[in-house]
Amino acid sequence: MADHVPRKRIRKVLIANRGEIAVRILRGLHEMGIRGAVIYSEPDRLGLPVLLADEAWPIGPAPSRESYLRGEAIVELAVKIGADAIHPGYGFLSERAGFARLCRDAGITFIGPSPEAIDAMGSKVESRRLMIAAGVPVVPGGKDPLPDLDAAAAAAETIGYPVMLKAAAGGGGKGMRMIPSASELPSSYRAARSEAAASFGDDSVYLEKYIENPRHVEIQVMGDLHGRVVSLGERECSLQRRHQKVVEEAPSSVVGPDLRRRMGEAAVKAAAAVGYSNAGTCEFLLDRNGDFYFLEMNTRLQVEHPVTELVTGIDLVQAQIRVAEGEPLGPEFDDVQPNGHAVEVRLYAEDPWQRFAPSPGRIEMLRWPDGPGVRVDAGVYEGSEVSIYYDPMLAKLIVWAADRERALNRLDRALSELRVEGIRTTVPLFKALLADPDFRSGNLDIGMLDRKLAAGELHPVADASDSNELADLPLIAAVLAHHDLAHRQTATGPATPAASHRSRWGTAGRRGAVRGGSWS
Ligand code: MV4
Repeated sequence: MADHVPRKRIRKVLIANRGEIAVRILRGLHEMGIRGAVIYSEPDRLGLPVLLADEAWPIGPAPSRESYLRGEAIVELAVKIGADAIHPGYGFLSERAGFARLCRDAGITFIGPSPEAIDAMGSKVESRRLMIAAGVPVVPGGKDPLPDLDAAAAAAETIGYPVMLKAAAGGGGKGMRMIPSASELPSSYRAARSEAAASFGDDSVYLEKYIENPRHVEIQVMGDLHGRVVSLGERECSLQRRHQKVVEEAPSSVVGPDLRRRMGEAAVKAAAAVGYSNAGTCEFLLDRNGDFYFLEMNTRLQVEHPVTELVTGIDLVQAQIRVAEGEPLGPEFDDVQPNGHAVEVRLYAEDPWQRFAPSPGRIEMLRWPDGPGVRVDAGVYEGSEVSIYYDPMLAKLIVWAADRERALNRLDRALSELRVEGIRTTVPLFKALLADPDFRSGNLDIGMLDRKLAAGELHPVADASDSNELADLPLIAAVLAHHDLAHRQTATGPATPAASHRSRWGTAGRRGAVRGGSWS
């Protein structure tokens, strides 16, 4: 095929992000022999990305607006330091078409889709219109903004209650309202419009059929600059708390080869309709009948991308770099099928038993799990300060095994190895979920976690790793035994050759005692 996509070798990338995703991108770059530069705000000056990067540049004070969201300053910096490309990660500037345009105008490769594709998918009403035209299944409903209450009432009757009111400019559930019957429409319509105006500066709303207790299943796609888009399969993301994903898996236990192919084809059609390139994700609602509906497309690399990497063997960050350079997708992207099962949990600095209250502070002690099938994508290390300025996600723990049952057992094992002290984390919630029969059986829907939390169905699980005293018992026993042995040896003979070891055991024992708080 004769096309004219310029190949532009990327030798240095500026990462316009922080935390675990900045680290993840650095790792991808370093394995390709590409230099990675990072920006950092004042509280992030000692962050893990700064420690691992080839270059680190200060970008401003803590507030994102004055640091990680300074699009023009970031593009100027990229030009100044001779970076060929910018990787935006997720959040911050990643889905701002204006930023992608600034990059383009400055001759910097934006590692992501074109500004036109970001724009097309950015407006929910506009993307819905495009998807309908392209033959992608969307939730039944009117595709046009509703000018007044009469229009809303007529539309609701046509669709049939229950219906869902959504903000045209919205996303993430803001300004969204379920309306069970006609009597509730007037108040909800008015409330939704003013909420939409306040949140998005645009009060247009539209109506859809309300899908009851669906799953949230999303398809990872990858497109190159030569017009080829492929599906890399689904992720099951139904376990959410207030629109915040908590656990993600690949594959979904309810998606078989036929549904996977059909959802993949729909996602590819959606992406192709906007001329999509690079990594992207099509979100679908999957109902009890196995019908699926396109919700929106996330035009970025997502937090949960590792579960897809583990079941496909494809490094998504490296694929992003390659396609941004103008490389066509290679044969490894032909008919990708999942192998085994991967599960990711997001570790937040929040107390799950105190209504997820933020728990900032210094990580006094940290021991990551390891061993077969365990991956940790972390943005922190022992001694890190967790500030209140940014998303409180510390790390992602991802496991892979041959099947779901084994993956969950492995996750349980890994969580038991994990120790975090100094701050509270969501680890106990995952332990509780692993003990929950509905989660274990894979019987999930988007409301399940909120329902279980509200009903108090998830309880703290008694586990050695929850209690410093219990977790330290083997260590304490070992210290005592060694101490005893050392005393006997010094009493009966020459100094033991293990003197240096003895002092380290002593240090470990004292540290354990300080942590436990019950020894002095
Ligand atoms: C829906 C829905 C049910 N029916 N639309 C929430 C965020 C936004 N992206 C779309 N959302 C939903 N739209 C209809 N017609 C239920 C949700 C929804 C949801 C969707 C995906 C993941 C989690 C969710 C949690 C609550 C509600």
